[in-house]
Parts: sequence; structure tokens; C-alpha cells
Amino acid sequence: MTTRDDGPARSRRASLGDDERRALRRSAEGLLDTNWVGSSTLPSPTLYPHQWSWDTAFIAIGRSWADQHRAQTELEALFAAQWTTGMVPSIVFDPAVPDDAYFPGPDFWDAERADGHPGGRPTSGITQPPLHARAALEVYDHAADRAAARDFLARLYPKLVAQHAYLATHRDPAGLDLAVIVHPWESGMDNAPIWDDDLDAIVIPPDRLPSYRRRDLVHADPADRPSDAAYDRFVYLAVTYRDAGYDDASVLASSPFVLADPLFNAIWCWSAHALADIAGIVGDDPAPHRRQARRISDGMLTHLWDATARRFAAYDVRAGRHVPKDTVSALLPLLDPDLPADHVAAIVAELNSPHFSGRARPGSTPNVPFLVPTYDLRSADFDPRRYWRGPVWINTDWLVWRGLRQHGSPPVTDRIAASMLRLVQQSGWREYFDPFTGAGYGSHDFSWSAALVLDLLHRPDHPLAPAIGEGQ
Ligand code: 9WN
Repeated sequence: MTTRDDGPARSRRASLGDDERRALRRSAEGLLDTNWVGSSTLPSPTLYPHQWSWDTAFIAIGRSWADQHRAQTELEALFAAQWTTGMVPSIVFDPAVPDDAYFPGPDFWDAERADGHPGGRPTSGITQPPLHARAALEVYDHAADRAAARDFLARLYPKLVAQHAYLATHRDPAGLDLAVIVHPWESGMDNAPIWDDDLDAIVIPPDRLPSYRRRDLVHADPADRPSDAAYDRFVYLAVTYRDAGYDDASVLASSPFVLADPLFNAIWCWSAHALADIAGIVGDDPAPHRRQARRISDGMLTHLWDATARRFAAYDVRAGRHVPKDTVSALLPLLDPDLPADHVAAIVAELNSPHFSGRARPGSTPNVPFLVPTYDLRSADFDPRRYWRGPVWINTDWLVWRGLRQHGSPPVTDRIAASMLRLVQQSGWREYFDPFTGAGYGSHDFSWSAALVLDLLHRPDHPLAPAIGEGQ
């Protein structure tokens, strides 16, 4: 079985003229080169001035079509900071960047105190979604220099194996065959409403929160970013892990925040299949990785599928229940190539429902022109501009799009691709976008927006770009 050819070849009217497509490509490649800092690409030159983990994977996938060398280099730079436990840290700090350029910076994390820290560059003490094996495979698949790409895979393979083993052993305290996250920053969707109940329940002891200054508000509108109350809780959780020496066993035993999320685990499953493909390429046995992928797949079906609501949901290990917040994360088990047809159909129905498409009834004109909002449009606390609480992000769009392509590319697949193109054409390489107006929010010059649109443009069956209201 291979998970590599994920889109049916179809003949489609081009969404963009050749000139427009070339211009968009040049602009995206130019942005990635501007954000390149020697061995990695900054997610954003202002808001995020270091190397981030899953950003690196998205960026390497986009770069893989045109710049094999940099794509390989940044993945390897990230894994040079991998902990001895196998954990890949969410942030690798550039010591040349002043400590006050980003909060929380290296002094706050003080991760060198952990047994597993490898020395060398300072890092954060938590992880992020494990997209890296998938990224490494795509770098290999698109490489012009095949021999160099094979050597690259051979170097990275044992590190990827260690990353996946870390998740299976250190991050499955309840034996769910799923990896848990212990901080919203590990989810990738840091400020998603999924975490609200657990965060709201945290009572911060008066002397436990260090005084700190948010640096994000220097570069972004406060209306786009998390609230101060949420930030206090992010910081408090990180402080407690720091004070526990980032020891997984004690963090898992004491943290009020232990959840298995669909996005994280679906990406892990997709990457475990990629790791099996990589094993075959470098001469190792793919079978254990394929089995791991199937265990994750079964774990998602058993523990993350809410049969009553007929959708996936995060599972709160502490509370022993599903979290009833409907976000884009619930759509991402589409990345599992073995997802049963029934579940695929339920996800596609959800995607086309008023919760994500805002249609009054099937077949009527959509009232949300840009897909996919990150949160249920019908929720009372849906917010079209605040970070992960409603706006469209290019990375979650791209993940849904790649997932749908593995399952027969239903009509909504092209609407999502068209949305991504129209958003960046209208508003530029912003971090996230208003699903109603297409206005851009958060950072400017955001790298993964450019990288993933590059991936979209390079795939031969590029989409139609219907005008607002046209098409399914
Ligand atoms: C904290 C870099 C990162 C992304 C995350 C996104 C945001 C950081 C922040 O930026 O998180 O890690 O300071 O808000 O939520 O997904 O990796 O782009």
C-alpha cells in the first residue's frame, strides 16, 4: 500500500491564467527566500522570529517543488535539536535573536535543565504535530537530485523513528493508541475553543505566575490574538512543566490539561504511513510503521469518534469525555487513508453543513464564501477574526484538501482549493483570514501560507476558482 498518489488526475479549467499562476509562484518563492535565515525559514519575520516545528514541515513541503536543498536543510536543522527522548521541540531558538523579540523565549523555557535536552541550540520544552515524516517523504518525491534525497532520508529516518516511538511510549498514558498533548501550544491550534473548559477551570495560585510581557501584541492587533486570560493559563501550564524538569511522567501525572486531539493524531497517522514508505526506500522494514499507523487509526475510531454526534472530537483524558466543540480538527481524520467510507461521508456532510459552509439548505448559495472556518459557524462564541476561533487558516485548509484527495475528491475539495487561492490573491500572505470577507489577519508575510499555496499550484489537477457563490 502506498499513500503517496493522493489525487485523481482530472482535466480541469485552470483557476488562474498562466501569468497569474507564475506571479503567485514567484511571490511565494520570494517570500520564503526573504524569510530564510541560513538553516531555516522564519514563520514570520516579526511575530515568530525563530524556527517552529510544524511550520518547518509545511514549509519544506512547499519548498520541495523548487528548492530541494533548503527543504532538506531546514528539516535537518530542526532534528538537530531533537531531544534524546525523541521529542521534537515546538521551537528552536536562534541565539542571535534578542530574548525579548518573542515571548516566551529561551530564558523562560530554560529547557537545558531537562535531562533530554541535547545541548546546542535552546529550545522550548513541548512538541507540535508530527508532520515531519510526511514532509521528508514529499521532499524525496519531488527531488531533482535523487541520490542526495536518498541520503537525506537515510540520515533523517532514525530520527523520525525516534520521534514516533517517543509519541507511542511517552505520550500515551491511558493506553489509547493515541498521543496526548499537554499544552494548547502543542496542538498547533493554540487558541481553539476546544481547550476553553480545561483552561477556564485552572485556578492559578497567586504567586505562581511570573510577570511577563506579551510580545505578540507589538506585532499583531489584540483583536486577532488570544486574550490575556488565555495567555496567563498558557504561561502557567508551561511554568509547571518547566518546574517539573519537563519530565513527561510527572507532567502527565499532574497536569490538568491532557487531551487526545484529532488533528495531532491524524497527522501522526498520515506521517506513520509516510515513515513506512521511507523505510522501504532506505532498506528497512515498513511493517512496524504500517502497524503503528493502523493502531492510531483504530485509536481514533475507538476514542475520538462521537457516535451520537457522528463526528470526531477531542478526548479529554482527565475528564474522561469528548469535548463538544466542533472545530476543523474534527475533519482531519481524513488524512487517514484507511478511514472507513462511512466516516468519510460523515465528515464531508459536516463540511457541507451550516456548521462549516453556512448553507441554509443543501444546494443553496453558500453564505460563507471562504472555506474552511476553523470553528463551527453556528457556535455562539464563533469569532471570524480571532486566532483559531473562526478564521480560515491556509494550513488547516491544505490538510483538509489533502485528506479529501485521499478519499475521492468530492466536489467540496475544489471549493477549498479555490478559497485558498482567492484568499491569498485578495489579501496576500497573511496568517489567517475572515471567512466572510476574506480580510487578512495576524502576521503579514507568513511562510506556511506561501509554502502550501506553492504545493497547491504545483499539483497538476489544480482547481477551478469559482466566483463567490458558484459551484459546490
Ligand atoms: C506559539 C508559528 C506558530 C504556529 C502555531 C500558531 C502560533 C505560537 C504563538 O504560531 O503559535 O507556538 O506565539 O502564538 O498557533 O500553530 O506553529 O507560526
